Amino acid sequence: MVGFSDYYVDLRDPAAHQLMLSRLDDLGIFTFAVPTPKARQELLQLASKLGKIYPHTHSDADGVTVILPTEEITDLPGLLGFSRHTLDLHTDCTAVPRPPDLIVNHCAQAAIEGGETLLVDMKDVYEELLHSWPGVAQDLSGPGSMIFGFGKGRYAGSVFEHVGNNRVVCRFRADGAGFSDVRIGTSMQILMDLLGRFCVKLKLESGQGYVINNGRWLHGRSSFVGHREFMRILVTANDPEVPSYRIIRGFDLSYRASGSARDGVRRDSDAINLAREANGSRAEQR
Ligand SMILES: O=C(O)CCC(=O)C(=O)O
Ligand SMILES: [Fe+2]
Repeated sequence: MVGFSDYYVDLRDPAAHQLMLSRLDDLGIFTFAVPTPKARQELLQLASKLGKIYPHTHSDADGVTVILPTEEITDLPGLLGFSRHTLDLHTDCTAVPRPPDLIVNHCAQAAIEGGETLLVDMKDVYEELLHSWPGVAQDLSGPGSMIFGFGKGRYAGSVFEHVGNNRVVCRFRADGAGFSDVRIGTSMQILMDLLGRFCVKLKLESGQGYVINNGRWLHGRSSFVGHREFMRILVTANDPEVPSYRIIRGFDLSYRASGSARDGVRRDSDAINLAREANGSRAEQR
């Protein structure tokens, strides 16, 4: 099982910036540590090196959202983060057409019990689907097969979106702000099972953090007791006008062009052809 140290980048390393970018390109994630007292400034610096800070309804003016449990009842989908409840695996900002590319999440104070970070690399999930459930991969890529958001802002999209150049961007939440078309119910169930199988748990200590590609990794956290404090900064990291902000959206499937992905698709179309043939021969019999 991979852990914090597998993805770690030492921010004091002279080559840290290069390392962060290559980790994000290859893995879509890196972990880091910043001591809590000066963390806010350092996180803002880190985020600014990667892209443009993306303001959020819940963030302060500098773009930092402080995530701690409030005493109010916050079981609304968008507010569950500010409670002690489990926060199921999700993409941030699913209801906008173009969610931020990166999430910087820093554990300012770890919970005494619980509050583990949950992560899933959707590239692995997608590859597993292509290999074993190609029809499910197709269902989950159907434009408009999911509606994200509640209240005013809504976005009709899909769990996997093919954005050209062999890249796929994921977008997911399965709470009261993510609704799937009933026709893909079985495929959603298979996806949920895979999310359980591919989920990585990290127990971040105070001062530790992670950066993920929001179009590749889902994140969440387990429930906790007592106090726990996180800081989050969202980042737009793909801007043709700023060449240094060059994180490419989502994940790459190009290396599969001659591999099992094709096999998977072939198997799927074979299945469709077989079904057609069966229907045809039945029609002939009538
Ligand atoms: O509390 C955490 O670890 C993550 C919170 C989060 O993902 C959110 O509020 O969107
Ligand atoms: Fe989140």
